[in-house]
Amino acid sequence: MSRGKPIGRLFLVFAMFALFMAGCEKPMSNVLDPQGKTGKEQLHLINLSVYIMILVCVVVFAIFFYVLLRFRRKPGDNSIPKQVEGSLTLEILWIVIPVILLVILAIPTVAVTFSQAKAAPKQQSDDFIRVKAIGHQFWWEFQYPDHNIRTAQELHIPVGKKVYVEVTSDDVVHAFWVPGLAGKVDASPGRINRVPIDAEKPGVYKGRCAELCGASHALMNFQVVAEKSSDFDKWVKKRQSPNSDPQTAEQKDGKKVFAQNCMSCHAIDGTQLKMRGNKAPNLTGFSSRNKIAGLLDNNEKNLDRWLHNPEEVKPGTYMPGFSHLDKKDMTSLKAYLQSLE
Ligand code: HEC
Ligand SMILES: [Cu+2]
Repeated sequence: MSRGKPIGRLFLVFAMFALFMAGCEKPMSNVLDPQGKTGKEQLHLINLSVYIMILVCVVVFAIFFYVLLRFRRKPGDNSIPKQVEGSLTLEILWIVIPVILLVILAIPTVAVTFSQAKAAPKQQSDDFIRVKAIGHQFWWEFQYPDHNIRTAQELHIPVGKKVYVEVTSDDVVHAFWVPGLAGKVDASPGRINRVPIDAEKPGVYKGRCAELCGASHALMNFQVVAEKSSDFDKWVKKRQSPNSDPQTAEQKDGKKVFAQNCMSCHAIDGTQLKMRGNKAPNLTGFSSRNKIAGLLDNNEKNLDRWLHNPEEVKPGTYMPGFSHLDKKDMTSLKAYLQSLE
């Protein structure tokens, strides 16, 4: 293969990079095309600072090139130009102009930052919901204090309503990031940071951990499922009174296997047995989740893979592997998990 000219090669690299970036995320997860009010406000701030920077660059370069051409050395002219040292007017100008620009930038930035960090009103209302997002190595827990729901990996929200998210962490510093809806928010242990999110359209928005937090940081994904208010209400009802009791004999066996091996970490609501482990994702309604561990499509093959060797899927996870379970126990365990709607 012939090697193109350097410029051609450089162009190729940029073209490939652009293609690569374009293929990265579905439109719903584009920072530059936010699908909610919070993201839009933040994008306006970014745009404002970019416009100011462009203005500064244009003016500075215009003056630069003008001076370059206007005052260049002419043929035959060997005289030394007038030497100037210190100019009060200039000094004032290049202090005052940046200060004005910074003030123009600062006013909306401070206003938006503080208004977005506001806590939810004390009084419950139909206009908003409250959610607590808790980062764990390497999964996300979501609590709905007003609905009394605890879930994981999938944050369900009603379209068009403001969702006040309180972000915190149970271990190290993580960051809560839903690129299609709003900017990053640090999840620090012992501290609550706030961000309101809202989605204009139903859909699934990708979520990420945006702060290096350990071996599987890059795999600490979650999803925001935005649905119509009526669908959201249905989901809430189902989560509030789930029926997690097994129907078939196989599922009954599976529940026993679960109680023996998994209950110390995991909770499943809606069974007579109180399965209330709180060190791992609450598995109530597990079969209706889109993903396993926020990563793998939720099907039997992947569930098998996860239960046998979670370490292979998420290095450093606290979930132990269960390849030692005998085949029958494993089959009934999976049957039970898949019956949880
Ligand atoms: C020592 C604690 C512990 C035990 C015991 C344990 N798990 Fe887990 N499990 C975890 C943790 C932690 C995660 C979160 C992993 C992640 O996504 O990073 C997890 C994740 C899962 C998930 C994915 C959850 C989701 O929301 O997608 C499933 C399914 C699961 N475990 C099933 C089981 C089953 C079945 C057992 C018993 C055979 C079991 N676990 C035993 C800690 C445990
Ligand atoms: Cu993290």
